[in-house]
Amino acid sequence: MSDDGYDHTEVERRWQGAWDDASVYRTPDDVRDPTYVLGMYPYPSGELHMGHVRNYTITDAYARYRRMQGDDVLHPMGWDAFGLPAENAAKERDSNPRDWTFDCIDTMRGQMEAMGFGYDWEREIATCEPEYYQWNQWLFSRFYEEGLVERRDAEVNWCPSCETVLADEQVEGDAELCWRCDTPVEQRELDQWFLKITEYADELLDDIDELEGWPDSVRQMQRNWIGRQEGTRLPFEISDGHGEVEAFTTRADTVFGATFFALAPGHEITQSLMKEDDQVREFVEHEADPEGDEPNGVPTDLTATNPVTGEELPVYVADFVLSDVGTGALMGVPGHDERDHAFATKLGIDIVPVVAPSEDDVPDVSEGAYTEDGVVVNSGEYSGLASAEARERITEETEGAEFHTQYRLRDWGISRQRYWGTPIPVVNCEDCGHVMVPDEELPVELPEFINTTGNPLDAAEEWKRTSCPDCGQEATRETDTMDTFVDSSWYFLRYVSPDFDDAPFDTERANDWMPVDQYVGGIEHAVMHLLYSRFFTKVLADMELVETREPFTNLLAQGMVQLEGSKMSKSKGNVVSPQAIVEEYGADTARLFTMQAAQPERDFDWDDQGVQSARAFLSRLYDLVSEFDSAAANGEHDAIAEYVSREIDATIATAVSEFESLTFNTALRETRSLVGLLRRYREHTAVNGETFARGLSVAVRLLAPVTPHISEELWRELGNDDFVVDAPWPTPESDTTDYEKRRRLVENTQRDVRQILDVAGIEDPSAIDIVVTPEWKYRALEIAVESDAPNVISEIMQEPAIREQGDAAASYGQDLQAEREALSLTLPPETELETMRRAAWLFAEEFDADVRVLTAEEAADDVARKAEPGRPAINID
Ligand code: ANZ
Ligand code: ZN
Repeated sequence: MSDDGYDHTEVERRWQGAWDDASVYRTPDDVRDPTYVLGMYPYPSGELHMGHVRNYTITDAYARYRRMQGDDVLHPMGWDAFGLPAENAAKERDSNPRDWTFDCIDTMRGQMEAMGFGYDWEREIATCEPEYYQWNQWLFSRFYEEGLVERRDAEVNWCPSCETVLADEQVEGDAELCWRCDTPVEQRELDQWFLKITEYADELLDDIDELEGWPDSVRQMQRNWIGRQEGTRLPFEISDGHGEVEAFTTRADTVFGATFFALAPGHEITQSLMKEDDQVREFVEHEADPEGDEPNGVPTDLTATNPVTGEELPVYVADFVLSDVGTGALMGVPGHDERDHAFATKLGIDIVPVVAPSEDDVPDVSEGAYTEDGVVVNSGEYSGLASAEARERITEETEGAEFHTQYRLRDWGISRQRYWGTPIPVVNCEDCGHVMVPDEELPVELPEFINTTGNPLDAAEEWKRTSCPDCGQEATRETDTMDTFVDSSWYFLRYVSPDFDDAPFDTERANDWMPVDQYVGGIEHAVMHLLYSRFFTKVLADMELVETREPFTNLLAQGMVQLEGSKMSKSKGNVVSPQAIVEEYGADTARLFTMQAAQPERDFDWDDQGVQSARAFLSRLYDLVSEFDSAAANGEHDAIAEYVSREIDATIATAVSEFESLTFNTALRETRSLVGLLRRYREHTAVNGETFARGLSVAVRLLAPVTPHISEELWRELGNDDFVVDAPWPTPESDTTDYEKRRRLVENTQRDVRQILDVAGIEDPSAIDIVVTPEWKYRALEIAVESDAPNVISEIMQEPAIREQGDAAASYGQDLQAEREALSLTLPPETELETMRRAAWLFAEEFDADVRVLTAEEAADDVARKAEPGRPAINID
């Protein structure tokens, strides 16, 4: 507990209660100016960690800011409540995933409330509730109707001892052992359900260009994940009656350089070779290592005929050929591809150059591949063509070859053989095959959890037994559940109408709120979650259930909270618990520290001192406001008050632009310095009550999005009787267009004074004169900035007021000419004078001297001579 005067526990509880009683965070249904602010919903693991605190403080601060700006804001929270950890925890505790999950949710909701996050809890969702997951099932049926669902073979992890499929997370270590019984896990082909996201590959890729509110890195990751490649499929005839195998290549121009042909370990020809060829079997079963750094492979007895040259190429089985990429077979061109080069070098295969920078500059490819495009050489009738042209002609002129666009993106396998997920709404009938469960029978609810080795749904005999919706005969339920990424692919739509029971969401409401204006979450979701959500949104748009084709307009990927340079994690034991911080320092301190520590995208290190300084700031602010007695504040509205007033306006203006770009750290720095200025003002003189009160009121409101509790408390202290949550965002009273220049002028002059004192070794100045520029220099600068004449001196000298300055004018004109490129217009002399007069007290305070701000005419000539626009002359005695 901090022992300053501010009792955060009491204050935070009280305002949380008051907000709750007044339902201040309830979202209106009829919206005029809708803004949807969303943080990625958490997995209810049991406790809020610092990553959550950061993520949700960002959205909360932004949502509060937009509310104060007058928008209708939707800022909901829910739970990504399905998933394996709940199943494991249930097993360990001999309870069930549902109870465990809801316990965790209750704890975390309590912790979120303690953080003061302003959610509309009436819109809370939990994906493990039948009211939610029935819509996963409903959507699955719609996707099925649209031809976007497919059932096909896929490789799964299989434990031969437990006789069960394992999720990737259940396969442990490099040795790939079953988590339960340590038996080596095998790969098996099993029928699985897929969503055909590849049908949307082109649109998903093309629309990335329009996501201007997303970080470039995320956009690039999505592009890479989709991985569109334009190329050619070339047909190779394989010996021994294996028929024709197509190979995908992006470099058909290199076909004359193909010196081998390679098959993936999973290719069907490889599979059939394994039956007779021990070496191939040994390789596939034990040696192949697709993730390894080096390419490995073995020769076979087969050859492949190059469709362009007719040459017979040796066929290898190689692990760098991926089964699910292209056709699972490739032509090897070691002269022009790095991996092929490494492979050929290792196995002693010929390497020949067929592309060159120019015809008489054929590269030496013995030590490394030449991977650029160029001119085709050693390539028969195609020799002399540019690569691009050669690719076209070779594709067009080769029998059986065709242009082909290939994607790295695969269809989305959503089948999971576990309990705690959405049951796939399918009945398996011997006669009718796979039959969708009719909408009226949804949801297919999960049965009671059975603690067993395999998939608990398989063990739920009674649940499994059902009748076929088509023919009525006995049938069994599908026991696969859906990948939990299905749940999160549309949850943002459920919030718009969480109780809607005709469809997953009310289209009208969705069109009011969607797309999400600001989405915030971890970079770990940069690919899958965001891509799946985009996919769902596009499908839903095609079904006319929502208008927008993109779900998230602006995306912020927040950085990590680290401890001593590494990510906080339970397993490393380097976590700082938010609860402990909230208890000791208060939620506002935790929020303030995380927001001011760094720009939201950046990683930052947890820092106890930073936390303490945040806390100390809040308690100073508390004192400043509590001690303010408006009746006694009878200072005049003098130049100092005017200066403070301008600074208040300047702070508002900066805060607005920083809040708009979510750079809370900068907004907070400005606000803290305003509070500092108000304290100095109070110390310096009898404050002007109106100015000071406005300063406090502004500071409290600028802080309210980040530190809502103390702001609420102080807002009342300042005599308001509404909630600061609902208070209007402050607006500047004066024109703030040139405030940056004013500030810079004051700061630069302060710096100049310090420097002079330093250089001249003056410790205790008694008087400081600050002399602003004479009018004619400013006029000369104006002419120089506006002029496009090659030499400005003569133009300047045409002005009589300047010309009459004689030598001084000529020499200043030369200076201006020399700095032509760097010139910009400063404040006019009268504004400089006004600004410096208002700021004079700061100089008096800092240097403890008499300060005069003078016009050039008022000052002694030798001092005034040095004054320039934007750079007052300084004389110190
Ligand atoms: C011949 C060739 C010559 C290729 C050359 C490249 C350069 P990148 O490399 O990312 O552009 N490929 C085709 N199927 C494959 C599979 N199943 N597994 C692994 N690699 C496969 O991707 C395109 C290239 O990947 C293709 O073009 C093919 O090698 C290889 F100088 O064909 B190329
Ligand atoms: Zn049937």
